[in-house]
This record gives sequence, C-alpha cells and structure tokens, in this order.
Amino acid sequence: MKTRAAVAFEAKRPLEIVELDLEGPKAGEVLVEIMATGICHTDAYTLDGLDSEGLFPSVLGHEGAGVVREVGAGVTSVAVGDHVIPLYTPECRQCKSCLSRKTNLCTAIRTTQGKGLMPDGTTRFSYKGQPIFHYMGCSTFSNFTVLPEIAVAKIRQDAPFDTSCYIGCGVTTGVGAVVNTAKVEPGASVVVFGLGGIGLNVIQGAKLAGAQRIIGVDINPDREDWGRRFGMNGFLNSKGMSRDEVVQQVVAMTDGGADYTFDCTGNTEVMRIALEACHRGWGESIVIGVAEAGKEIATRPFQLVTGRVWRGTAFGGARGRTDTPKIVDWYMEGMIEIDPMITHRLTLEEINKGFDLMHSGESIRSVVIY
Ligand code: NAD
Ligand code: AHE
Ligand code: ZN
Repeated sequence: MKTRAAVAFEAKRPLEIVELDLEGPKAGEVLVEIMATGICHTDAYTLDGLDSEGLFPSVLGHEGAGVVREVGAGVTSVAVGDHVIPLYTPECRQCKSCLSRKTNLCTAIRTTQGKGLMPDGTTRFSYKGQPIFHYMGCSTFSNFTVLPEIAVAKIRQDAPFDTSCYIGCGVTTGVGAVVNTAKVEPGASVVVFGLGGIGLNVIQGAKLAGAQRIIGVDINPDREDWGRRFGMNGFLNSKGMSRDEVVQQVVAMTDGGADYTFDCTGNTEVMRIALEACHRGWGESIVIGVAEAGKEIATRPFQLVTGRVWRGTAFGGARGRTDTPKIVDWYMEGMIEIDPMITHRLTLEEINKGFDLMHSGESIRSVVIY
C-alpha cells in the first residue's frame, strides 16, 4: 500500500512529505493507521545527527496513537479496529529482561530495532524502490506503519488520539520516572531540571506522589508559569549561573539537598548538577535526558561515597503493554492532565514547524494530526 510520511532523508535537513510504499504485516506484526503523533525532543536529537544510533533515510516519530487496520499471521493480542499506542519499549513477557521483573527494558527485538529494521531484519517502508529505515520500532511520522505485536499497547476506545498519543512517550516517561523509577514518597522534596514536555510530566507525577517541595530549574523564564500550573512550588532561573551556583541555590532551597532530582534536559553538565544537588546520605538523581553521542557524565566519586545515587530511566520504567493502558485510564479519570500541554496542533505538512517551535521554546508539545 501507499502511505503519506515525513521522511528524514539526511541529518540536519527538514523532513520531506512524500508518499512511501509500505509492505503489509508479516507474521506477528500489525498494520496501524496512526491518527496523531507528538514530536518529542528525542526526534529532534536524532534529526540533528546527535544520536549514535541515528539512521537515514528514515521515518522518525515514536509518540503516536492509532487504530489496528490489519493483523499478520499468528497475532492474538490485538484485532482489527483496536485502538493502540506504539511502544518503543515493547513487552514480550518472555525474554530474560521481562521475566526478571527488574526492568521494563524488553530485549526481544532491541537489536533489530536499533538498526532501523523489523525483527526479521527487513524494512516495510520503501521509496522509489530504496528501503527506508524504521525508527525506535515505531515510525509514527507515517500515516500507516507496521509494528511487531509485542510493540503495541491496546487502549480504551474513548481516549482521544490527539492527546493520548503523548502517553506513547512524554507523559509515561515523566510520570513513570517518579512513580516507577524513583518511587517518590509523600512529603519528599523533588527538583526537576528542564521544564519541557518531559519535565512538566515529572512535576505532575511528583504532585500525584504527594511530594511536598517541588522545585523546577530552567533557563527559560517562561517555564515558571508552566511548572506552577502542574504543581511546582519553587523555581530557579539558572541562566548564566555557574555549576556551583546552581548546586548551592538548590541545596539552600531544599534544606541541605533534594530527596530526588530529575534531569530532563539531556545536558551532561546539568546531570552533574542534579546529582550534586541531592541530599547527602540518601538523595537520588534520575537521568531522563538523552545526551548527544560522545558526551559523558562526571562527578567526584565522593558524591556517591557520601550516599547520593545516580539512576537512569527509559519510558519511565513502564512495562509497555501492561502499564500504558493504565496511564490512559489515569488521564481519562482526571488523575493526570494532558490537554493543556498540547500547545500546538499541526498537519503533517506543517511538521517542520513543530521542530522549530520546540527549539525556540514556544511549544510544550506539538501534535501532528493526520
Ligand atoms: P523539551 O525541549 O520540551 O524540554 C527541554 C527543557 O529543558 C526546556 O524547557 C529547556 O528550556 C530546558 N533546558 C535546556 N537546557 C537547560 C539547562 N542547561 N538548564 C536547565 N534547563 C534547560 O524536551 P523534552 O521533550 O522534554 O525532552 C527532554 C529530554 O528528555 C531530551 O533529552 C529527550 O531526548 C529526553 N527523553 C528521554 C526519555 C527517556 O525515556 N529517558 C523519554 C523522552 C525524552
Ligand atoms: N539511541 C541513543 C539512546 C536514545 C535513548 O536513550 N532512548 C530512550 C528513549 S528516549 C524517548 O524519547 C530509551 O528508551 N533508551 C533505551 C533503549 O533501549 O534505547 C543512543 O545513545 O544510542
Ligand atoms: Zn520521546
């Protein structure tokens, strides 16, 4: 079949809207009509050539929601007409990682996924006879995409596509980092670095968890109002401050250091600040941000010797097929908010504007509606 898609032909070049050829689902795969997709900073990072796994030409996008239109042989867990969210963190429930119960990082198809291929080692997308790579196993910047059955979460039919697509990455990552990874307890102090599409969801997760002090740090002063809207009760504009100044300010604002800090910037200097702003003896810093290829984190080992903990999280520690539908329920029941964070709705033709709005700090989340 044919599908309209925004293709990344090369790094650092705007996406091009073209008609691609799409092969139907093979055994264990499903064809999904994507109804809406968010634009996450990770898409921008890959498009900017900063991803060590980045491949071109490819169909980016990993924050979608849609409808199953066809199923391949042997597919049993979803049927035609089901509403689904594509999962860049699948859940096979059979691999060593899934069975360990210690991680959400299913390893069943990670190798081929990282090579832009379906589990059988081929692509379903092509353009003028040339293969086009998949991205993060999702490729939601295409109106139709093919996904492994283990990489779709079936969700309730009454959830709107244009908001629930955000649960495919940003919402689950931010809220999940608080409740699954850090396991923030009532009364805790939380500091969030970077109040964008992910950081605001960490803030609403911290509020949900009953954190008492919720402080945001950003270099964009407009983000203060945004943070307060979702439960933040203290803000630091760190623009122009040295590393030590930011650490000292945050430590002073949290009575000696935070119980939990979250990096939602992808900046390795900020990751260091987030660790060093933790309370001696028990503070935990959670790395959410994705850093550019070649970047490394550093701190004095004494920071860890004296009890601070550095952790990371992918997709908020959520087990894709099990937890994603629950987050959709939380949204539909009003436990968490999504609607105000969707600041821009775009057509596929306008998708490059979504990247511009992110880079200029004007948007929280842009969503493309097909
Ligand atoms: P975004 O562009 O919406 O937000 C980034 C925010 O960080 C902005 O508000 C920006 O002003 C702020 N910021 C930038 N530099 C800063 C600095 N030096 N100090 C303080 N604030 C600063 O991006 P997003 O979509 O929220 O994504 C945030 C990060 O999370 C990205 O690195 C993205 O790749 C990553 N991410 C990781 C996961 C995961 O599973 N681990 C999932 C989604 C996104
Ligand atoms: N490809 C990069 C790493 C990118 C990365 O860490 N991705 C996160 C999700 S970001 C979503 O917006 C993730 O899930 N990581 C776990 C995984 O298995 O990819 C690189 O450095 O090579
Ligand atoms: Zn993302």
